[in-house]
Amino acid sequence: MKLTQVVRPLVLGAPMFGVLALTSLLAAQNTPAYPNFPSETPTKFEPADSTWDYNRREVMIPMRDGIRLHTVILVPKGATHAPILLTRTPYEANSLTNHAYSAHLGPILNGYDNAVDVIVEGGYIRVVQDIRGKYDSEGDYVMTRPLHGPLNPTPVDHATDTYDTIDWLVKNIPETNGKVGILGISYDGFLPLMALVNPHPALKVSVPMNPMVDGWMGDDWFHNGAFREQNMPYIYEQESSRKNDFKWWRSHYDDYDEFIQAGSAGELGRQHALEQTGFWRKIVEHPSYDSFWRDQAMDKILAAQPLKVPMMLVDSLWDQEDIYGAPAVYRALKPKDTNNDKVFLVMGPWSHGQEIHEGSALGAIRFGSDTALYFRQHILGPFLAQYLKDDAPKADVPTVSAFETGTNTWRRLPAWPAGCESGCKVDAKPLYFNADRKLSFNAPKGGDAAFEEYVSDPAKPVPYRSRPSVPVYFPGSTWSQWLVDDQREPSGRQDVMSFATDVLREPVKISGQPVVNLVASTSGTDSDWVVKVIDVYPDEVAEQPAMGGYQLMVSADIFRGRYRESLESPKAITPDKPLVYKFSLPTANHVFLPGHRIMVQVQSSWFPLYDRNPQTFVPNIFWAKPGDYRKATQRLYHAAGQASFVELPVVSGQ
Ligand code: PG9
Repeated sequence: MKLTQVVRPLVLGAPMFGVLALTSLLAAQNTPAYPNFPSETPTKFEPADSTWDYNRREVMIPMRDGIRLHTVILVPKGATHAPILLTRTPYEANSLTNHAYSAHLGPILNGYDNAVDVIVEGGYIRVVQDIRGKYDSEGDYVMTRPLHGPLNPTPVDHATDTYDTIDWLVKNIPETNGKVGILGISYDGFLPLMALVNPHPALKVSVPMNPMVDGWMGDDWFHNGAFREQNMPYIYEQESSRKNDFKWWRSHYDDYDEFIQAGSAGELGRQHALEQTGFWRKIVEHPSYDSFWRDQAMDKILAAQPLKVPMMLVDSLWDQEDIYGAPAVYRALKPKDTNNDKVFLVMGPWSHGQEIHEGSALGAIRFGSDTALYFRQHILGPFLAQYLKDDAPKADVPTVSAFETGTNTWRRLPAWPAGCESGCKVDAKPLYFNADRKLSFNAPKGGDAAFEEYVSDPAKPVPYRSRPSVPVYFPGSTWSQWLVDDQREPSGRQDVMSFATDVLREPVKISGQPVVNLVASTSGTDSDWVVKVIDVYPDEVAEQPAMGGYQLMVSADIFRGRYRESLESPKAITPDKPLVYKFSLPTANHVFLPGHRIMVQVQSSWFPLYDRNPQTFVPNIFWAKPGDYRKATQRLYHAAGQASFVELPVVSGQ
């Protein structure tokens, strides 16, 4: 019986519903409803590209273990002997190379992670690859996959994948001169560091910009042991599926409420079933600086490798995500660069990745010129050309190019920290807390009040920026500006202690990392200490009135007190005992101008960017219970013999 014979009586109006359903299904599957009416959509559409200024090729490049990585290759038409600029990414090669529907390379590249002007004007072949396990690549995903070894039992890692990719590219792109550079920002900046481990001989230069280097010390996951809770949605979306299909859900508009209702970060993760993802399980199991973190820190890994490939580390002075990484790699590698020709550093007045966008201001802070354009035109462009183009001259790029904030000047420096081109020095000078909430280069005297105190209440943590605190990459979020937010608001809180100098009569220039030496006690058994070095503008600023009295953070960080004696083995704090907390703040290159004041603010929470310290010692703060969160009285000492201070890297002799 043919299917059509079964259908006919039903059409005539004597339906038996079970038969109807079955027969229509079979008909739909086996017989075209309209046999002579084919689909208008081709099986595979091939866009016409004869008028485009580039060729787009999409290939699957095989790695040594047989896994294939999806790679987009954009070749400027007419290119011959062109160098290759490679970016490897977990953020989708297709979307990074499809920013516009355009016949021109510039518009399609215009977005995150492309220094478009440098790439297009330089005539480079642009290659963007999905890393293993993400988007259209095959294989397993592991967050910032560690090198083969104790943390990665497989024979493949980002070093081998980069090697295999470069090997394929130089053998399969006829238009290339065989020279490859790798560059990228953040996660895509961590990957150019990985490329330096057993590098392919065709890799001629690496530019890690705002790289993620050490996830515990001061980049994306923790800062000195305090967990960056607002990054949980990132882990959720990045790890829950290959193509980031699952979106973090919320129940409050304000993350302050969202995170406080959950209690601990562990509980918030549990509410989202985040333990299904491997990286979350690892984070929760490794809250301290143990070998899991130490052995994947890129500064430590690269310090043990020979220096073969020239690199330019790019650091943003107000990097809200990876402020630790680039200077840490410079510190670790520069001593090995005995010919002074492999390790270069750039520091700009930028947020995370701003160097590829507009750079004349960050939030309310103006820099007097487009500093990002300057970087691309005068530093990045010539540097890449020198190593990648067959006939390019040596670039006139100093070892360190550092923008000096305050005076708004680029400095060409022989080293970091150096202070100036020649003839000056940088000395660590203690800036002491004094009675009456004064700051001074003079130590406190005997007989003055011994301390200031405040109460830190985990039920009302200090917001890290004005509420509502929207998720970091929420539409309209100004997350990238938060490190330059005016600190006036917190300075008025009872649980934020501010110390300030008199109005400066001379400029004070700092280059390097301030070091905190807090002598402090808590009535609890654990505590966080947030220390912020601030430039207080004059009461009135004629050329920009809204800057009158502005409190600009130039260097600030958090330290989790339980790690006072050891970063690996946390210990309860003895209540009410003045103890020393010593830690470094992020790199600054700033001049406090005459008429300004220097301020230091201390507080015990920075919420909800960082999870709350319960202020009661518990084995693992991810699993602190509601009853563990208790108020504590915090004292900051400024007595002779118990002096709190911040050591500033002060430049003299200019
Ligand atoms: N800061 C982001 C990140 C880097 C590495 C790991 C996780 C997140 C980024 O912008 O890529």
